[in-house]
Amino acid sequence: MVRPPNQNPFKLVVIGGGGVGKSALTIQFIQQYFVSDYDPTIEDSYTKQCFVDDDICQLEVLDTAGQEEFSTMREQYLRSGHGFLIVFAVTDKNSFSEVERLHKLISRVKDRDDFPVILVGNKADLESDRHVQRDEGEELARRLHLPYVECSAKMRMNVDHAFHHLVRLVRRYEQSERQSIESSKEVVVSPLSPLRRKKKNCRIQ
Ligand SMILES: Nc1nc2c(ncn2[C@@H]2O[C@H](COP(=O)(O)OP(=O)(O)OP(=O)(O)O)[C@@H](O)[C@H]2O)c(=O)[nH]1
Ligand SMILES: [Mg+2]
Repeated sequence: MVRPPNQNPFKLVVIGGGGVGKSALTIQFIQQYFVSDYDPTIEDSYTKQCFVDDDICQLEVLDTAGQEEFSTMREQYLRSGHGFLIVFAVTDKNSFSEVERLHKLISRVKDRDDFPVILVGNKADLESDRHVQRDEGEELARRLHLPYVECSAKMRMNVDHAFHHLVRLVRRYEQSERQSIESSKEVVVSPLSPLRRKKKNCRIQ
């Protein structure tokens, strides 16, 4: 699915385990404040217009449920998303163990493993409670061929950077999709060209 350029919004989907800070990151990005209470999400959608590399873009950010009992809409948003942030908390080893399964789900639904996805290690301000080291995050990201960003929704650290980086990946991905569609058209057209030339030659004679 290729989004027409400068039209429809970029649909960015935030997924990950329960309580890792998906809502806190999303709200910090969209509304610039930190939510300190924990209120498990069912599903929330936000829109924002912003500049990424001097180009304006319309974003639709979907904040999803981490808790399994609320995750009924998963198939739907996996299908419609243009890019994904897979979030875990550096304080929560279980949320880190979830990452690979979520990445596989995206690859399965999109039927390809180079879809725009970013791995986010959140709660990086809680250094003394850290249970996932930075190099473990980097290692997993390398293995899955994903960029890795450590964030703190609380300190507003790297929050814009993560979302903007994902927009860049979506743009790059869509550009290469458009190019491969264009070149496949050329392949279809080229066998006809000699025929066309022949006909034209006939008429001239
Ligand atoms: N110290 C710190 N706390 C955070 C950070 N991000 C989120 N939290 C806290 O962690 C708790 C859970 O955050 P949420 O954003 O609600 O987590 P979630 O991933 O949306 O959870 P679900 O909606 O259940 O999937 C809240 O109390 C947040 O204030 C962070 O970067 N640093
Ligand atoms: Mg939430």
